[in-house]
Amino acid sequence: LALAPVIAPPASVDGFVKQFLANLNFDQGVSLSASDANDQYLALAGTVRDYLMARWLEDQTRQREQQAKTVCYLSAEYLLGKQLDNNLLAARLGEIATEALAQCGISMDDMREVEVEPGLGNGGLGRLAACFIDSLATMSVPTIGYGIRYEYGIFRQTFVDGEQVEQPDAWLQMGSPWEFPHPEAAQTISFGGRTETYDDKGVTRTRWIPDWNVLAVPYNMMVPGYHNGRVNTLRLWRAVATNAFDLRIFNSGDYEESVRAQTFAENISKVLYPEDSTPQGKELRLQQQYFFVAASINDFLDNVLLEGFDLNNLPDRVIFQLNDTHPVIAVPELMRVLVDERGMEWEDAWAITQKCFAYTCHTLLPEALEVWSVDLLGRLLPRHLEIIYRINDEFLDEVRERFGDDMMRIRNMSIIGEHPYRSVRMAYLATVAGAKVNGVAELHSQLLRDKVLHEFAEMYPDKFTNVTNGVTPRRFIRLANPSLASLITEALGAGWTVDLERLRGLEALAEDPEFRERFAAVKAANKRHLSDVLQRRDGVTIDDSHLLDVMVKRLHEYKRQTLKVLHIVTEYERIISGTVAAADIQPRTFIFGAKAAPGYAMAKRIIHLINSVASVVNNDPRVEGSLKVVFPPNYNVTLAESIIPAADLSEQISLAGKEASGTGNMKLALNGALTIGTDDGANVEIRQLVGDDNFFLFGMTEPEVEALWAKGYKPADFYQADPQLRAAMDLIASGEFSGGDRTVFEPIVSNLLYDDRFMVLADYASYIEAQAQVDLAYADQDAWTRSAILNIARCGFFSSDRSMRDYLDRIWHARPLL
Ligand code: 26Q
Repeated sequence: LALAPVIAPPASVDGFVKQFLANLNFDQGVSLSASDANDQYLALAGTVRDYLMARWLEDQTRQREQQAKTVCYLSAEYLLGKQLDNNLLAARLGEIATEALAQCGISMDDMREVEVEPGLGNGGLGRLAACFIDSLATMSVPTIGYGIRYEYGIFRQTFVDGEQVEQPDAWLQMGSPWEFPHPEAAQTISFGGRTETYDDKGVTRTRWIPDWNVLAVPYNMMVPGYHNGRVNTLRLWRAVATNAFDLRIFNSGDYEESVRAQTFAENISKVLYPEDSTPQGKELRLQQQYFFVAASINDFLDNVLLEGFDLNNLPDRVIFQLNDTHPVIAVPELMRVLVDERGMEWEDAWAITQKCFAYTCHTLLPEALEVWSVDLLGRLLPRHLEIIYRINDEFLDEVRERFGDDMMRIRNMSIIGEHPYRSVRMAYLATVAGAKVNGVAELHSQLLRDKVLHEFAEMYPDKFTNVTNGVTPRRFIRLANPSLASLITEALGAGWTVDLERLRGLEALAEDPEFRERFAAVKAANKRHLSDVLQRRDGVTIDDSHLLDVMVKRLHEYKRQTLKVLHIVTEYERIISGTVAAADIQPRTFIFGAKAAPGYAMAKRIIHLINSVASVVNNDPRVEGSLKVVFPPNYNVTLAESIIPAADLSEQISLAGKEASGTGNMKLALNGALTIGTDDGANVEIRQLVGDDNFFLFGMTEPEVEALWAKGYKPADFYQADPQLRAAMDLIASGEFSGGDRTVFEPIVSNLLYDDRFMVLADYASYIEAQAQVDLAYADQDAWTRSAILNIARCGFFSSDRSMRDYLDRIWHARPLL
């Protein structure tokens, strides 16, 4: 191997100290005595990077020389979380670095505090991408994660009088030590203009004459495998104005306009869109999508393949995995490059394209299926629109051939929709173009086949498959819950971190009273740790004698945070009305974490309601010591890492048939929380694995939901019929939680009474009954602990390592490069 001379600093405390001080002096330009915590953090990150660098460069060379099939994961979001601990762990540098810092008089905890997490995603989908690239690196699979280097990630949430106020997330402000810009590898990305045909030696060809462009500059991040010496690459693109673009306007003499043009170009990677469903068809969003996808595909073709590579063999070298429809514009882009730029025949290019893409769907909500108006798409990407039309024409010919001239079917399956305006249905394009289409949990994949995409499943039965989501045990057990990790390692050896099915070994220990006692001690310590974190962060505490009831996820009506609120209000009402004595109930602390999309008014109102209920309940001496509601602002990966290990009860209460999978449910179960949940998403599989005795099931099944809709759902009937529900709703409507003002939460109440799309009232009684079972179960602490241990023991399936094996076997047909 022709390697550049790279120096791996010696892995000793002395070596680390030397390298750290060198970085502090030469990279940060400060002496130790003059340095502040941020300087020290940047130098520390630099030192960790230095240790990983030789491996990274080696892997890049190996992957290039061996021409192994590469997984190109295309995702508009990566919700990475903090990097320092993760990279120290992967490189086995934790102890050395801690000791080295101590010798310099610096505490590692201070360094952890200084780091700002890159929040380059909204929620589940972005975090899934981060778990997947961790697992792929750990399994030595050649992978490039491609995405966008947003200058501002998901907004920072604050509460003002209980209402959400968004602040920009300036995550780059204090320096960004984990990324490497590569301006020399920039791609030029074009937009707008028109197309024309021309004669190329007797063959009519098409070319695109765009009218503006931007530079896509890659920023590489290391993705180290856990203890395997491998480092993959996450390549995020930043938009920068091109010189040519500047110059043209500049030469026209309009300096101010040229600066404005620069701002315009650089807007493309400025900010993450904070919507995660029902997105509006905003032009800038489409620019973002095409920008990162065109840069990624052309990067792979230009820079990753060896020169002279025969593109007919592309499917042997790459699979582009589409993380939802956000990168689907990659399909016509690859066609354009192959046909217009590389001179390939359409048929050959299409055969290749259909082998190079696979599509993962993450939703079941019809309003979340992405469409782009033909108008907008044609203006921004005229050549791509032509290509989409041709793909659709040929696809619809195939449909006719197969099913006859069935107008209804043609209209339903067309990639171009006509109502309410002419638009491109991105999920259909992805389904037609992809070699495989997968859902993210068994139930979800079934519903995709039977409902959302059933006509496509009929036409291409073999395309459809399932890969149930997973989460990385490195971040969400080993790092987030070090005490549990030690307990497991002591019991089972260290192998579980990369072979999570080994957790099965804990089943026997669940029967061991001493092990249960030690587990209970870990849980209590995690609650105290959470309390410390919340005290420092928000000035609130939690009591480790309380049952900790956790609902953390984006705020969405389908996820039904309002059902959780109704439960809390019911408990509160029962106490203050004297129906039950405070002393007779199981003390609970309810903890919420949730951001609402800034434009989602109902979601924001629900946040206001939760905060208002919290403030009344927490200040009422009648329930003091019995009920507490905590809603720390700005739930993110970092806070998740403190909340999840402390949880007793995991709230997974979406309406059946709405949550594609969920992944918080997996993280919580793997940290020994018991789930109260509906038969939805991956809850179904969690319950199958942990057993009915260790799971609190409630609510309608998906077919029951359908049946109730069909028969005509009247939420007010449920209100009328249930005195407990009436009492809770009436208390909210009375203004009890809004200083007597009945108007504040009226929209929530009337929505529940007269619309209730997500059938909160229909599932209320069943939920309250299940919560009573929770209280009973928690009263027997030892039995609860046994169930918690069994949850962990039986959830090894939910490692993202297993998800990656499934993708490799069923979709990618790629292999580890050992
Ligand atoms: C699309 C277009 C314009 C602007 C924004 C968006 C957009 C952004 C993010 C649409 C959707 C998302 C995110 C969706 C998401 O997180 N879905 C979740 O994915 C998880 C991983 O598969 C599942 O576990 C969850 O069930 C699913 O809700």
